[in-house]
Amino acid sequence: MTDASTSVLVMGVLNVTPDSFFDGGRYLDVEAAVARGMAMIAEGADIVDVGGESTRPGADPVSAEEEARRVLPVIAALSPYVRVSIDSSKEEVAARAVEAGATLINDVTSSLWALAASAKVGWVAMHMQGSPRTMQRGPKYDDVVGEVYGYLVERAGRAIEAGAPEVWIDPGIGFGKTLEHNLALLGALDRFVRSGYPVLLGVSRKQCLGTLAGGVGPEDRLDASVATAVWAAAQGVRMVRVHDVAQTVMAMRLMGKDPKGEEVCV
Ligand code: HH2
Repeated sequence: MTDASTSVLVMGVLNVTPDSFFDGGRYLDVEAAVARGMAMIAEGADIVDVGGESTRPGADPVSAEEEARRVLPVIAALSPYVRVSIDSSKEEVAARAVEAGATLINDVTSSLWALAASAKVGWVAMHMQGSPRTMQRGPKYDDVVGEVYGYLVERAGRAIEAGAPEVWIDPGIGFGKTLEHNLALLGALDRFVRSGYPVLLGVSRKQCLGTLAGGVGPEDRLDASVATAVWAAAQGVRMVRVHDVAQTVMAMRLMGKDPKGEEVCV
């Protein structure tokens, strides 16, 4: 089996929203969402990340009640079969998601460490400059890598101090960052890895890949997404958050990094 200390988990993205930038509107119905989740399990997902509010640039916020209504039945249906994370930064939604079976809080605002500590579940600290509504209006850093790194290590430290049992860090590609900022962070993944915290990367089908590929839309960003997951895995990232589970699992398996697979090429 693959060495567990170097394997890479594949987190499948499941957005139960009308407006997510890639899968918005496809899984709004509980049945469709659960079917997609089960398909991702069959494709080899290690974790399914369920979200009920888009965080794409310019997205409108959703009430906690509506967000919970979207995600809770999907989490309850999938959690007996796979590890489920809740992609939310609302304490009420995250707490109810944990009751429904989620064991990882994926928090793009890095604010819910106390809940993760008290509920004894995992927590992802992600970096974002500003809020989704305004974050792409002229983001600025003096030293993007240093600032994002410092922020994440500080947040992760608070979570550990509070008693969180499992803490991930994520540089937050596309969250208040220009193409240059994103490229600088992707080029410095090894620095985040050396922090000692396991690193999660979410770059799947994002705008920066479309720009690099000559201005193509989300539908045409699969190759670049898988290529970037391979780069991240080679740098020591321990989890990739992706829309395309089957292709990413295959890539990790070829690298000898699928925790469920035999080494194939290395
Ligand atoms: N990206 C998105 C959402 N959640 N969580 C983490 N930890 N890291 C990410 O990079 C990340 C995330 C945005 O992608 P998606 O969920 O596909 O789109 P939307 O926000 O439009 O629902």
